[in-house]
Amino acid sequence: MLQRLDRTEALRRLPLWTPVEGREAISRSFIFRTFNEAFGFMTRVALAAERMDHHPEWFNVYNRVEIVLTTHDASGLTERDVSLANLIDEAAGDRA
Ligand code: H2B
Repeated sequence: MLQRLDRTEALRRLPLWTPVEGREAISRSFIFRTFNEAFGFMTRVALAAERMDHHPEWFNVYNRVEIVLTTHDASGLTERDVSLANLIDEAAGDRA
């Protein structure tokens, strides 16, 4: 069984992420220079997410990517979300 994490504690470890209102979830938005950069980032994240069997909820328009993380199987946040968020932060480099 997946151990749920307190969201405040998870966010303390993920300073670039913010709480989603009304959901036990966290989010981060990115602006890239071009669609190619945004989609390249999404491709790297997608391949890593598939390896982890943990998948983002995300939205892309042109150079903007919005990501929401939660663990559906636990109805809240778990270490898997923190791991995926760390991986996403690394894949984004210094993008806002
Ligand atoms: N991704 C996310 N974000 N949360 C989950 O609970 C989850 C997942 N569960 N990816 C996995 C796949 C589950 O559906 C399969 C059956 O293991």
